[in-house]
Amino acid sequence: MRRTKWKAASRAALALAGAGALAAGMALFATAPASAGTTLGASAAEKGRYFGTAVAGFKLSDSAYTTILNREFNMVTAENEMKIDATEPQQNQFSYGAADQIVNHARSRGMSVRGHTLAWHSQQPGWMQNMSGTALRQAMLNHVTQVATHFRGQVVAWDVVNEAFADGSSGARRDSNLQRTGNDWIEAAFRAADAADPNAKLCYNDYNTDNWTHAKTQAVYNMVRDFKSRGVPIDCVGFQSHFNNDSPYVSNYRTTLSSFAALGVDVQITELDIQGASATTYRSVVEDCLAVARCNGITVWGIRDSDSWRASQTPLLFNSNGSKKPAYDAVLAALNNGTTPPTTAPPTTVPPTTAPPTTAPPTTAPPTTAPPTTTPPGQGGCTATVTVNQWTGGFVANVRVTAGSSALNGWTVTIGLPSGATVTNAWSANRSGNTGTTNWTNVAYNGQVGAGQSTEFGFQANGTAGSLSPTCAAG
Ligand code: G2I
Repeated sequence: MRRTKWKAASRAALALAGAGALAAGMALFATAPASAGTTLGASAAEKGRYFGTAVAGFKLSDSAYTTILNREFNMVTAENEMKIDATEPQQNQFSYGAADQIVNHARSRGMSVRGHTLAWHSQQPGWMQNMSGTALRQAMLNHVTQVATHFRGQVVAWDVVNEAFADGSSGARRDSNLQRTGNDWIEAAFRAADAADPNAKLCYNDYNTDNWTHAKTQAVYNMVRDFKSRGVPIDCVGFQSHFNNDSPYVSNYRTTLSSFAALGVDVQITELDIQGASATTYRSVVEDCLAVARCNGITVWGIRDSDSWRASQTPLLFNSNGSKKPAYDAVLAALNNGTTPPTTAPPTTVPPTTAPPTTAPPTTAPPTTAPPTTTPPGQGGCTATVTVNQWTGGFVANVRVTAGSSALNGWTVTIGLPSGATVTNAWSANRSGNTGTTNWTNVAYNGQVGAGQSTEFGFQANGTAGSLSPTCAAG
């Protein structure tokens, strides 16, 4: 049952960001320059992937923070707000305010959400820390059920179980109160999550599992293989990838990702940060993900260095003042060149490396009240504007879709291309037609746009754009 639904969800939700368009455009794309994306999210989407970040809810009032968040990322993980201590501070009293704020911020701007995390030995509320045995097992399963139910339909993937294996050479499970309820606690958590949210991707997530030769990596691998062989509903494995001098990036990382993927699960890089933020290492991580078809996307664990849990290691893509670091440029370049390097000369004018200045997304938090229900979704219409970057023989078009006076639940943009213009590549939208009249519809993650809010997609084409006049229709 789950498998069928999940396959649909995987295509619609987490295959993400124009994967269909990517597949459709792949043959043509191989002969075209690949320099289209100008933000991490758009460039990852062009490769059928996402680029996300951890978000701390209390920072959503910091406009410097939200400016970068809204511009660059298309996936969000709550850094702490969905953890057990945050969502069930007293037993059976659930608290979702902080998490809901993050989810609303993300989804109203067309970003998707990863849920983190349902069952974990750490950040347990006091009442849970003091429990054991059957009572703890039942409390854990109730927590998984309640929280996964609350966010059903709003998160595309859950870290169902986090960090359940021991460090070092033992390959054993980590000792914890949850582990002491019985070795089957992990699969029990997955089954409960599956029952509560059959469409979310269900992931096991851990750190120090990046090096293929490490005992911990092999132990998790063996668990996933066992789960797959017995039909335990696991869909994905998250590699936190907190790289530092004690736990460095190693070149067999790609082998790790591909080996897990070969078990029949998706793999995701879920908490990436790199001590010192070596541009070369960041580039390697992105290239490794792009080289593995089932690597869905990458999440960095914070935006600016000052946002990092390891701020003194300056491990992220933006300086504390919000400016892009060399690692940012390396990641963007890796996403843009990806697995399909250009075989023809690149355009003489490269696309801007910053977002188009015309209509910056709003930096204020979304309204805390629901949009009025008197105007049904879509009835306020939508508009589309286009920014063209033309070079001799080709162009990139970035199209901004803006909802009218009510939220959009899906959109279609129609663009008439002049004779001689042929689309070779597209991202963040599904396409029909690549010459003449072309129609573009939302992908799963950017169909819901709040009233007055915007989302973007883009395409690359041979020929001359002339003046394009896109039209937009809701639904
Ligand atoms: O430790 C890094 C990450 C390892 N993998 C799982 C992640 O969930 C984990 O994230 C970190 C957060 O980045 C920190 O922000 O998890 C820490 C707790 O295990 C978080 O730290 C906590 C502090 O311990 C609390 O004192 C503080 O109240 O952050 C809380 C909110 O700022």
